[in-house]
Amino acid sequence: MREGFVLWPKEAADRYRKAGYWRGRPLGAYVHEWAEAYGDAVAVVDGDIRLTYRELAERADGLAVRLLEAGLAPGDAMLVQLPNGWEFVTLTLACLRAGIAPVMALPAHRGHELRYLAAHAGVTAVAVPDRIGEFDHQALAQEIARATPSVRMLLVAGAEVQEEATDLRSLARPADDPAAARSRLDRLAPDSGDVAVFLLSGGTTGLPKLITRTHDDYEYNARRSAEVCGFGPDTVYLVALPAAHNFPLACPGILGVFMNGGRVVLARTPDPGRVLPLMAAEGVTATAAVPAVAQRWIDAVASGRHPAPPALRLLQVGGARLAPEAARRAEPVLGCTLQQVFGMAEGLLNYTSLDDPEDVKIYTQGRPMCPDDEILIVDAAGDPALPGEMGALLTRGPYTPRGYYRADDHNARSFTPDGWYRTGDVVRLHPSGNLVVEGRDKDLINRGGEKISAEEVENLIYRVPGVSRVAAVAKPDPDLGERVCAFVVAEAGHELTLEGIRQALTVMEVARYKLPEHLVLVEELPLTKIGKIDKKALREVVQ
Ligand code: OOB
Repeated sequence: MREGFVLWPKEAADRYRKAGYWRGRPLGAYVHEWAEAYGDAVAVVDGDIRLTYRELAERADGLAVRLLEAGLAPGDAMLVQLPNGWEFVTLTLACLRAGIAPVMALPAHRGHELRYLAAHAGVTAVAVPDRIGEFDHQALAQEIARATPSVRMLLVAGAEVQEEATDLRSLARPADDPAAARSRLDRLAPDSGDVAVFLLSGGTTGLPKLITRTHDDYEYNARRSAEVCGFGPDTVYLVALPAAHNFPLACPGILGVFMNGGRVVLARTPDPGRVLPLMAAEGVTATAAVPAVAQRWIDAVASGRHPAPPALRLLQVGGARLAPEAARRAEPVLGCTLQQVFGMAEGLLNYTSLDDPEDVKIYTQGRPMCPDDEILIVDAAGDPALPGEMGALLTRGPYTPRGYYRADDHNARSFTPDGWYRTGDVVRLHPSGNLVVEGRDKDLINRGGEKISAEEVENLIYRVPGVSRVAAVAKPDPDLGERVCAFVVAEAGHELTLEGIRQALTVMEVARYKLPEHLVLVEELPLTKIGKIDKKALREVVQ
């Protein structure tokens, strides 16, 4: 077992196994089960490329075996930063087969994030595209591979694979002897209690935390989600959000589709001009969006620029607060059922049900999907809030891990001694029994579903010459919900500008979505009675 990986206590694990949530089989074992059940059905559509379940399983095995032959080993971790495409899907399944845990980085991440993730997870391999648009991912990955002693392999997907790198596409073909590959991988199968994937936390600290999701818990995560969402062999699911995010990956997402013999359609961007015609052409029946994306789709259809996607039955919206006005328009405009999803990479998933009354679908963010999800809503003193009152949400359950990876100090703050995860969300129980997300008590900025740690941005801005004091807060925004606003006290004699700070952070290779979009220069920062920066007062300034 990996060190730094926090297990569930034995009592809880036994209970989850007994209740049937944990099935004791690694996720990779299911890949062939799906292939046997749905063999010739199309599993993946990526542009002109269509892979059947059988082809996908054979490619995943071929890739898994070649990774092992190249020197990777079960128990390794791999930094995966790929756009939505068949390579991402195949590599993820190959990793699951080989017991290599992918670290699910987002395409938007840059050197600042990737270097840290590679070192923290001790990855032995890095997988990137050659480039996306102007950005040369291969060059950056090569630098990271050189600077990270544990890295032994660089995989590149694209037409321009350089000499030092390995061509991911050419490795992702069936093995010469598929049956032999399969039995070899079956023999090496990882323990179902081991880490299947590392997800990234939204993060409230200086650096993102890694979330260990086991084969047992992640399989349940996707299986139960698919049940709640009514996925079946007729489901055609569009991946429009970054596939490495928990929501499109397993809520029910890609894994939930595969478990039921449906079809995954991959889109590179969520732009309505691309996605709406694709939905029509492929007969997409279900998809997941963050509110900012859903809003754009609704606007594009309502304005008559695009017809409503003809086969769409289910639109899942989550990741950030969905305004009731937008929620109200979703069903009539798009002609489908709206489902609100309040989820987190740390585990707990809440879904509105497909047949909830309209006002419940519009005003609530759903209820925990598992009967054994434990929910606690507490007041400022840590005591249970009165029914219907707002409070901080704590949770435990069969798919909510008990700690972040290699993060003892942080775990002591984020988890109670008896294992409750402090979500940082402020919620209230609706009379329907569903939760309503009212706000949060964690210090992050939710930019259209992309979570940005205020502390991380502040630490970066502190490194900009001329900055004396800084505080980052969320500024409300009509399109994205929130954007990063930096309050800065400049050192005497320094002229600071928003553009200058953004440039400095770009030079530090910070993901673009984290760059401040507003700057307020102040003489001093307001302090609370105990001498901490008064962020509440700052937020009021930018309301
Ligand atoms: C999803 O996961 P993460 O890990 O990117 O972010 C989790 C946080 C939650 O703690 C909450 O603060 C916020 O995102 N959030 C919502 C929300 N859904 C998530 N806030 C208000 N309303 C909602 N519906 O964002 C995620 C993971 C799986 C499925 C869906 C979303």
